[in-house]
Amino acid sequence: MEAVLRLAATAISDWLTLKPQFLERESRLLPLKILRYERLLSTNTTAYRLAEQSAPEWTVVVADVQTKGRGRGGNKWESPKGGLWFSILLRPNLPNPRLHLLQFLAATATRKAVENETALSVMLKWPNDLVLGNAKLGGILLESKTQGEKVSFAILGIGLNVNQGKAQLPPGAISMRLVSGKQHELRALLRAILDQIRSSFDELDHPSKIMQEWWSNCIHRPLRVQVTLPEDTVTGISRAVAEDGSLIIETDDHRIRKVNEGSLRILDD
Ligand code: BT5
Repeated sequence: MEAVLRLAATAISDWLTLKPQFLERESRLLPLKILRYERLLSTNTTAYRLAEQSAPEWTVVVADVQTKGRGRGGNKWESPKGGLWFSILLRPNLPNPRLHLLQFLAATATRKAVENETALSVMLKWPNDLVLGNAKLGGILLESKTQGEKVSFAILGIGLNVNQGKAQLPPGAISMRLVSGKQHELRALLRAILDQIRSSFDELDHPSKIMQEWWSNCIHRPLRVQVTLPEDTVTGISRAVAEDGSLIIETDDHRIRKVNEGSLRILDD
């Protein structure tokens, strides 16, 4: 616990003063503890360390800048000032095979919160992207520590491009400001997203609801896509997401393929 306190003490502030009605509505969950840092390697890495040192569930780590922001499978995540980069420490009562539900729940909650706050219409792309127009607005990185089927903790990392200009974005990316023409308040966005995630948390008991809601806002529903897997490429119409989080594709020779990892590209033809 001492180590947790030491690490927490390096945060520059407890960022959010939550409105009273927000706190009243969520009495069943542990309170949020939000730690904001100016600069971290990765909020997921810091949240993971805090989790290993017994920090409580719903500890949230936010950084203005990440110098080693991470995507899936060792991908780099560009995280300059102007974006919202944060990770939530969770200790969900979920078996390992259901852990992916957190990622889909978080994507829907983030989409709704961004829409409510900014009136921008955000869509979802399998497996972990938030898109605006045809470009990548953000992504989710779910990491965990498990013992057999049991999840000790999960780190839900969310990255959103908010106020960056074109020069601060990698190819294929977009920020909220580039579309809205406005500067958005990071703190208000974070608060709205956390509020949505917490208020939809009970849905973890209803996997089909989570997956259906995700699918109804999926940008490639049902479009021709190509999914690149480590040793294979699958091309066809994306037809559905299964309860286990995999994407169901009807291939060009009318076979049904289920893919549970990979990078998806929407085909124009
Ligand atoms: C993701 O990975 O989309 C998950 C990104 C999660 C980032 C958050 S930020 C807070 C927390 N702390 C972390 O260290 N990570 C999480 P993936 O699907 O693998 O996509 C990565 C790819 O997106 C890269 O290979 C680039 O092509 C592209 N990319 C990199 N930075 C980007 C950005 N800022 N905006 C849009 N695309 C980006």
